[in-house]
Amino acid sequence: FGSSATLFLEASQSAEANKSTTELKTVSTTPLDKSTKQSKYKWRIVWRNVIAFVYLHVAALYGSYLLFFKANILTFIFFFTVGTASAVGITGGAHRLWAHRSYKAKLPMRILLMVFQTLAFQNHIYEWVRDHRVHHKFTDTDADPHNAKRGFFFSHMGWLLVRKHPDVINKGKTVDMSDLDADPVVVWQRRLYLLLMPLICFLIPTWIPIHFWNERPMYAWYITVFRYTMSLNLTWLVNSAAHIWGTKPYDKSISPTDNFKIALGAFGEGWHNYHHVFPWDYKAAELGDYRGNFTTGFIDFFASIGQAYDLKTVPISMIEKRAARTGDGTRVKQDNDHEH
Ligand code: ST9
Ligand code: ZN
Ligand code: ZN
Repeated sequence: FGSSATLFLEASQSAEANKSTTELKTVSTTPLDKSTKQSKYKWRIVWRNVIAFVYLHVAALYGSYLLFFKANILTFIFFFTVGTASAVGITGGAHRLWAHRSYKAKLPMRILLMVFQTLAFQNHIYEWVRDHRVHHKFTDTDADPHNAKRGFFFSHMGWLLVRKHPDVINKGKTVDMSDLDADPVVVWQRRLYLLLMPLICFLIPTWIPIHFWNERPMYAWYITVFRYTMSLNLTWLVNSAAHIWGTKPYDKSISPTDNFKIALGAFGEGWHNYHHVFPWDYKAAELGDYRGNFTTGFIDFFASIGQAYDLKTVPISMIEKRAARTGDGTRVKQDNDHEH
């Protein structure tokens, strides 16, 4: 009786916690049929987000025209500098440091990465990391926030336009987040996010070109929106394109792919088949080649000045064995591979 009472209590508590998402009305289908196994449920569109994303993309289009044909050259340089910083805040910060703990960083570097991550406005670090850890743990299932099985658009941006699938929230609760609760940089960013984000992502980057080189306020604003929207799309391509097109040198049974073009645009995060198989590697790729992996260069530089340490990698013999066992045969053999 005791345990069934506890079960009932747990069930009612979780029902309470998820009352908004139960409106999705999960309907289970024939469990034996794999193709129809995905639960069907009514999409609940979040119109606020739809309107915001439509505005962002239209304004970004205009911003790109202003950037290339009208703006001051300094605005142009500023655009790339701020864009690079925000990208590294996601790749080197939210992703490789906080989500995967693939290296450790001292306080000054963590503060810098937190500011860069705020510049990217992809939610605060805690939320970003929780969704990302859930993505790794439940890849290609309903519990994956941007489940690539639901198509390009859903995994690209559609997942931010509808309420989450109940599995994301329920199974997401099983992910350990205690390390982030223990990092004051993450805790404070989360607390102050609604103040920090508009200031760091939008207001300051719009104000600087106006104040320091007399850029027209309208130009400065639309170019800021272009910078933000472009970095969002480059990030989203890792969830969409790099889960659809490319090779699978390390595990052919999963959707993530290795894709050089995405790696170039996403600062080294396009070696996504490797990354899903060995998520603790700070390079997020087998090779430390900086051309397709700007973020690795960034972390190595900070390691050389003592700010980053305990950089984790994977022994080549382990990579080689795994590729031979589960890869699609496209892995490029290395000089120090073992002979077969
Ligand atoms: C954005 C994020 O763009 C992009 C992330 C991309 C990741 C890519 C990774 C690839 C690798 C790295 C590549 C880098 C490349 C860089 C290149 C750079 C050039 N687990 O969310 P709510 C619970 S953001 C556990 O409201 P709804 C939780 O209890 C763009 N629990 O769900 C929560 O309460 P609490 C800007 C979870 O109502 C409660 O549910 N931001 C989880 O379904 C409700 O949560 C936006 O546009 C979980 N995973 O709404 C905002 N999730 O408060 C968009 C939730 O306690 N977001 N819970 O946390 C929203 O408006 C809403 O989240 C929603 C869903 C409408 C999407
Ligand atoms: Zn990851
Ligand atoms: Zn992925």
